[in-house]
Amino acid sequence: LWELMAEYIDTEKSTIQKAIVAHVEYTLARTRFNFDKNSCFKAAALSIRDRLIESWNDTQQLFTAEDKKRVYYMSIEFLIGRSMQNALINLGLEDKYREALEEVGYKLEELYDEEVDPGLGNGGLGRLASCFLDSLATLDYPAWGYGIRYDYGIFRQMIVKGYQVEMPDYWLAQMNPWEIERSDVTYDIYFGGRVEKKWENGIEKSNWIPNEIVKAIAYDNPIPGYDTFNTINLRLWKSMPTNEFDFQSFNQGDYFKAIETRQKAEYITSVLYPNDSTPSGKELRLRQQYFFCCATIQDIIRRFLKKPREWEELPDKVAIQLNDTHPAISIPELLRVLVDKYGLEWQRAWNICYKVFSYTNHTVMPEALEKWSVELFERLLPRHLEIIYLINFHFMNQVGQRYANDPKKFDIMGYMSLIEESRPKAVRMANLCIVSSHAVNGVAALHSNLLKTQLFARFHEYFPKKFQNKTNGVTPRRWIKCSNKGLSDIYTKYLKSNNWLSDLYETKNLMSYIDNEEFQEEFRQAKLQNKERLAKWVEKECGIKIPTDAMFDIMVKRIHEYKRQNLFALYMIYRYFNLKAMTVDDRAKQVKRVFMVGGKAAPGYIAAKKIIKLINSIGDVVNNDPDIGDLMKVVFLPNYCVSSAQIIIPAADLTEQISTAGTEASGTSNMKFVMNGAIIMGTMDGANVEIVEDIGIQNAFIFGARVHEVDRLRVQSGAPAGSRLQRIFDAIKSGTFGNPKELSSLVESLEQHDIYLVKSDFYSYIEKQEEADAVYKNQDRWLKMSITGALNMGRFSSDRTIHEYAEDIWDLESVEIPKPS
Ligand code: 26M
Repeated sequence: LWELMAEYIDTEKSTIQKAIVAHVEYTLARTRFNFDKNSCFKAAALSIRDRLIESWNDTQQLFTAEDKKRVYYMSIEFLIGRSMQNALINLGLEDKYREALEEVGYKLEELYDEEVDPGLGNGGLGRLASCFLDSLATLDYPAWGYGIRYDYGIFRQMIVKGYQVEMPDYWLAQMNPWEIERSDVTYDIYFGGRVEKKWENGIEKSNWIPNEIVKAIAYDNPIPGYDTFNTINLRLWKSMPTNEFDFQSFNQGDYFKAIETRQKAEYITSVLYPNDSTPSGKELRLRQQYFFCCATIQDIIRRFLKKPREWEELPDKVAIQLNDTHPAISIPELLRVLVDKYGLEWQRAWNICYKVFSYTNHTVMPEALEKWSVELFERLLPRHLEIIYLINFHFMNQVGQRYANDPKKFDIMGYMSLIEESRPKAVRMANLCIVSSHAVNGVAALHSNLLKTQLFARFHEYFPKKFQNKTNGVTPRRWIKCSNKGLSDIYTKYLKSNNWLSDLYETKNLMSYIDNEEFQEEFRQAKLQNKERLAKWVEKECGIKIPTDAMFDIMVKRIHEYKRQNLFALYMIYRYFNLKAMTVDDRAKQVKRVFMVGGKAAPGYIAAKKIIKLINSIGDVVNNDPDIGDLMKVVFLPNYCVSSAQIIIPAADLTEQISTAGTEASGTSNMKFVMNGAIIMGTMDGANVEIVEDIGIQNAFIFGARVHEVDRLRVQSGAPAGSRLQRIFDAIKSGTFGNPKELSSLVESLEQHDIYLVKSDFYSYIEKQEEADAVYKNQDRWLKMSITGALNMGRFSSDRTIHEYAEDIWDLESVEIPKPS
């Protein structure tokens, strides 16, 4: 029987075709007469899933047999993006599938576009989690991802009359061909109620008596590695009602109340919170977090206990990485399970617990740090609040001893406490994570240093060895191979192998071709084709024709004041006014530019929404001005998401990475852009610093205040704008670009507070922009800068990042899955 299976799964074209047709007929229950493109996509996806299940099973069996330590990457977001092309590339089957499908009458590339783009994340943090899974699988690490299977992902953004309009993203409307529902993997999750105390053998025992139960059910998503049989698992939890509860309500005769309770349970995993700056503080969000943590910890413990073991072995078998503080309740949950359920003594449980956890911070913005009101915590998770107080009691004792003779002792304790003594009192989730983890890391060198010297300075003084840096990376499989065929073909041709996909440092060897005209020409052509692809997309999505011989100057990321899309907008206006003031002859000598901005604003973030409106208003004026023509276009790219990023990023000539120094923890689109041959227009912030370190600062356009200058400049940030900038402010305020009633507040906040130093960076910014024009006029020089950047990005593969996590934080060994013969 097993041999028959091997035949079913070989890589012959006819085997592929048979598998697809079988799925059309038996899974989708269709015939050749209603076999349309979408059913072809589904059948093909299901046939790929069959292969993934094979390798997934082998992988999991071997993980269990080898019994090596595993890492669990816990993230409340995974911005997965589409899976089909990525899976085919990682399996090495893209060409085979293309051929097989051609004969069935479908183009593979068209099927890719049939797939929904699962947007189970907001932005950088969620996408990083997905890049990490790709690298974990590729590097053969025993790893699992854990997250939430939201019914509604990040909203779909529409632009109506220049305004952002949010539409629900019900991505499951069509079947999801990749997931495997595990109706046998379910756990009960409790909420609310009270804690009962009783004494047993002189020890006080706590028993949580909850008053709500919901069920968590697992959905598994196979994640294939590149060029390996290793296939890891992303387990996403969905909430469901349990039957136990209905009896109570039913017995009380309240049928409708029983239904209501069930619906409330289902509601927990309904929707992703579309915020990525200021925590909402909403009860449902806390429910989501605990639901996800509780199910995950039960699952991990169950796996650990499959063999008889000592609890002290837990840190030798389990590492849990917390992607920001969103999964932090796992910490008191693990302690609760160890102490209340398995009867471990507190100190013993604690010694095990902190060795298991490690925590990644993604922001230095104080307002973005999560806090939960003590009152809410107590109502929803009374036992967890007790445990947090207990952790804090022991910690405060130690801090008190350490600073016993310090006159600032109580200030220090107040600062480090897990509880903020505010009104209302609040639990500080970052403090909980730092105290309870054996490692804390930032996501770029600059950011990690700020954690040590500013945000968590007291903690760094107290736990100097805990703090580390792990500079982010992105997967070259999705961000070069899937999205940039032209560049990938060049790499494979000149390196005479595909090895660069597993070792991105290899591309550096192509620097010997930098003056080779044939190589240069191929590189230029690849970029041009990517620009043509994007131009088509823009025409279809926005109805705007853009010239492909213009410089494509692109900024795509969540809309935030600290990222300074407004600075970019001010430059567009500046450039437009300059062009207008020129003679026709002078205009003809200027570099043509297409400015493109994409990104979602959190629905409640008013200023961010106004920035979107401003950019659209600038586009309305500029794009319709007959004096300007093709010299300048301004386009807002709607609904920026992973699949549109794969079209947008490879087409950029210039990429805007212009956050105020010290505000962007790392950035990851900067890496994707440079890998694809764009040149950075940017500040010395986040990973930009390390990128220019590797590619050479002369190969980027770097401007603006450095991080050590920022504090001083903020003091003077009320200063006047300077005449050229003031003229732009006045134009916005007088209604040249959109309704001043709506948009002048954007200008006023710059005139008055300007906390992100837009005014003070403006002139150095326009100077660099002029330099970019000058270089662009020398296409030869531009191309060499672009190539040099692309070829020197080896360090920014997430493979490098994951290798460092495995070595320095997780103490993880790889397990190679033998390929079936
Ligand atoms: C918090 C509470 C309630 C609802 C949502 C949130 C929340 C969700 C996402 C808060 C922050 C979130 O993400 C922050 C984020 O994406 N940070 C980015 O992380 C990237 C990966 O490390 C970095 O490259 C970016 O610089 C950083 O901004």
